[in-house]
Amino acid sequence: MLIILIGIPGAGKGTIANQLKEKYAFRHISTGDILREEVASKSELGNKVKNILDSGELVSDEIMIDMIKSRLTDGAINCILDGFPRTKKQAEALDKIVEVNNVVQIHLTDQEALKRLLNRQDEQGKKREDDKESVIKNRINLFHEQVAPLLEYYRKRNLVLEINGDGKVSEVFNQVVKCLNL
Ligand code: B4P
Repeated sequence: MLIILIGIPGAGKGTIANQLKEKYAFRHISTGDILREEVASKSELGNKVKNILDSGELVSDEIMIDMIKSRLTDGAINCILDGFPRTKKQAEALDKIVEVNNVVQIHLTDQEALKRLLNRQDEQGKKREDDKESVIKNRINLFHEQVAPLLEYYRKRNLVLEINGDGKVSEVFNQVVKCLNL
């Protein structure tokens, strides 16, 4: 089973993916995490995308498609894609690699997402470079401009399962489990 999680920044994609990984041993592929690791290790790719990430813009489709291709060489058995695809071009490329059958859209208002991301910090209490108010707003706007049309692409094929992301993590998780019949 391949699960694609889509939602505005802060909707809780990473949080839900981690729970699915823990409870059902899914493989979790987060393009945001992979990019941040590249930046932290100062790799060639990391240096190339650092400014893009810090400004909240999207990394190019070419880079992202190559990244996913190289991670799905064995197919996508019990795999969660968190943060990919983000554009129609990425979705079209994914269709050529695997069969897409479960797209979960986590709904959250812009205001609630902004509030969550302004409060987000890692275990060491450190904030992400892209969790500054102006950058968050840019990321949310980009979602409405670029990611929302991608949902149409999947809706036409009746693949989108919609859940409400505004609730306790356990409540959101239970909705995901139910809609996917896990
Ligand atoms: P991502 O890493 O995908 O980050 P995100 O959208 O900010 O976070 P997510 O929705 O996973 O929220 P989370 O669970 O953390 O992207 C970062 C950047 O990478 C992008 O801006 C872009 O530049 C680049 N990128 C990645 N993929 C790309 C692609 N395919 N193409 C181009 N560029 C790409 O939750 C947020 C906060 O809310 C957390 O603090 C969490 O604890 C809290 N939270 C979660 N659920 C909650 C709940 N139910 N109640 C209360 N709080 C909750």
